[in-house]
Amino acid sequence: MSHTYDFVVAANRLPVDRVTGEEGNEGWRRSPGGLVTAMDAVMRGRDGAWVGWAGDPGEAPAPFDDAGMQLHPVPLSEQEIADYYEGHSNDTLWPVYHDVIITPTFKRSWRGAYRAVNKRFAQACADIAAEGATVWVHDYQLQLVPEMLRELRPDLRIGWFNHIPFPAVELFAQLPGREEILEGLLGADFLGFQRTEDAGNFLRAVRQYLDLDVTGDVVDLGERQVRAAAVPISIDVEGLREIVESDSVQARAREIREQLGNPEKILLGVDRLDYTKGIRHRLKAFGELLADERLDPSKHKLIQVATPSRERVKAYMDLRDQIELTVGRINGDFSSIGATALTYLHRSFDREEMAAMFAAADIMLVTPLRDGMNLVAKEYVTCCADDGALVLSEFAGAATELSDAYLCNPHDIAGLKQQIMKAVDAPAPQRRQRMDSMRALVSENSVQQWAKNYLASLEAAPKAPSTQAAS
Ligand code: GDG
Repeated sequence: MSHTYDFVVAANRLPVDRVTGEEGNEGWRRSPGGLVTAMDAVMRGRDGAWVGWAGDPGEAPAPFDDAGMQLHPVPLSEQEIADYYEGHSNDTLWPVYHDVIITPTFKRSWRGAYRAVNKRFAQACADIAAEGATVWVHDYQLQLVPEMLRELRPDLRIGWFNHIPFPAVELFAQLPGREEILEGLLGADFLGFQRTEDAGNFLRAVRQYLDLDVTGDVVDLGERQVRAAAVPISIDVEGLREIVESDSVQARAREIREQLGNPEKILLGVDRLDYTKGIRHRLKAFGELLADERLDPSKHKLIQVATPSRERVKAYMDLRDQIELTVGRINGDFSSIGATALTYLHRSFDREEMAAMFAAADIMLVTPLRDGMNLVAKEYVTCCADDGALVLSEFAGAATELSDAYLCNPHDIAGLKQQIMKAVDAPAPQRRQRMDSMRALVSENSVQQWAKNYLASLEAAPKAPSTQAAS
């Protein structure tokens, strides 16, 4: 029998990207990110493996070891990438779970592909999990896996974590196959969400559509129970601090300020180019503040990083056009020769450059219309100067913890402008005090701590009868 593992992570993507070296030799590069760092810490000292898609269509590479992490690729065909990933995951579930900011597309063929791919992931986990192992399933792409996996392997301890919001029942109601999703999730022992409100939305949907008994945060299925609660995710605080405190990153932060012409204030936005992130609303507010002459283009500079994302999905192509039109208008109206009001960067940067931007920025604008957590807010708090200021949307999960930010409702452009100006004009001691308390909060809740908290909740969740009988 092939090797089995005590701890298995299942996520849509493996934490690596395929790279081709200068001599044409192929290899893998670890993709940066908090989740990978957290799982790395959890897997160290445990017999662990990660199940996920390797990023290319067609046949999957054989399982391989990447810096001590066992990776088990799951294949996806071109058609499945279009239907399961770009279709059902990103053009149906994503908009429904983000307050229907854009109209979701519902296609029956996409649902079929979603089901088939979830089945493949469940089978891949079942094949490599040791007797009584823990399997941690991630995110909205794999909501049917818990039930499918339990059917194959009732001995396993199964957890699922939702990185994005869980919608209010009135919006979840639109989803064809809503019962199937709820039943899929209830295959887990413990369901983790970013906020208590998200867990509450899930529990209300269960009560309404499956007519099951819910007591507190526990769903009673008769033969077993499922708990749903908040375990808010965080960042690798120590790792990021190490990067930002390095001489080279601090020097680069000073250089960025100089390159912008030593402005009074640098404002910064960093987002995947996604309609949930409120980039258009933010640019509108910035443009109006320049037009109102409350901000001065020679003294106040905005850098907006918009990392390319889901570029084959129509809504993302349209959004890019709208944003770039707005950027062009703002710069056309307010820039002068050699001095651009708004620096727009549509590409990705390495972690050092990102940290330098966070360190250089006086005011960070995080204004999503809906966001599960938003890690950028926590990264800024970790990297910025002691008197940095964070303008944060109430609709980001991060607002629950970072309540000392300048909170805003991004739909209310007048209110958003007011909060931006409040951050710009705030006396340094006020900014320092707010940043101090937010920084303390983030540093006490690293992503490593999050993983520990999650796994403790999964471990403590009521045991399935088969496990109870064995103990
Ligand atoms: C989902 C949920 C939840 C961005 N551009 C570059 C870059 N980034 C990094 C950021 C940050 C991450 O990507 C983005 O995380 P967010 O949390 O902001 O947003 P999503 O991608 O939508 O993530 C979200 C998260 O899952 C975790 O549960 O918080 O709510 O939607 O770390 O810094 N990193 C680098 N170059 C870039 O150009 N190196």
